[in-house]
Amino acid sequence: MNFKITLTAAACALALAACGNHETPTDDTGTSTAAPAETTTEATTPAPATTVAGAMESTMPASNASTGTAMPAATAGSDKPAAVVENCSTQIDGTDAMQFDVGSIAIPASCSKFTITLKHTGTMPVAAMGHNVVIAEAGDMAGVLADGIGAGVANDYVKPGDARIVAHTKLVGGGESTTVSFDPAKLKDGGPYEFFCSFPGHATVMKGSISVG
Ligand SMILES: [Cu+2]
Repeated sequence: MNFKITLTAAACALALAACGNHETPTDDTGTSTAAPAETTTEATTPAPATTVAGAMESTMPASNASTGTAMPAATAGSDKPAAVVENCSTQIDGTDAMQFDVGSIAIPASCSKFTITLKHTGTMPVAAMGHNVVIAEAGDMAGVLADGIGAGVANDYVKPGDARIVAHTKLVGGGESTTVSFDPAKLKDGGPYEFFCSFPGHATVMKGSISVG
């Protein structure tokens, strides 16, 4: 009897001690290691993720807004004002935003010579945002442009001796101006005629109509 009680008591004491010893360390280590692990992962990973997303969100609407405002102006070449003509001459401004400031040029029938001054009002270099004014029949535009690209920047993106071209200025960069004069009688046959920039890609927006009368 006595032997049995002491055995069970010892077993219980061992079991309790064993349970007690095992429970306390695991609880302590479990909570102590889990708590810092959770706070560090939550503090480090989600925080940069939200700031990166926030930064992207703040830049995305800005770029969308800028292209959104640029596109209507770019496609609205015909909505631009007519060039102001005085003394058989006019000035066209070209910008760093790949735009001409006028959408049409009307040459008075009385002019025996007409002069166009192209002013690049931007600051970008000619290699990046060069502009010129090329005049040709609308139907010849695509061919003139394709040959102009082949001629390269050294030829102002104009094929030398291109008979389809009525007149053209040289290619200018930011802050530069250039002038070309021509006989308006050249515009009286055929047509309609267009003025455009032959820098690769620019003529899709940098173009307008030019006519006599
Ligand atoms: Cu241009």
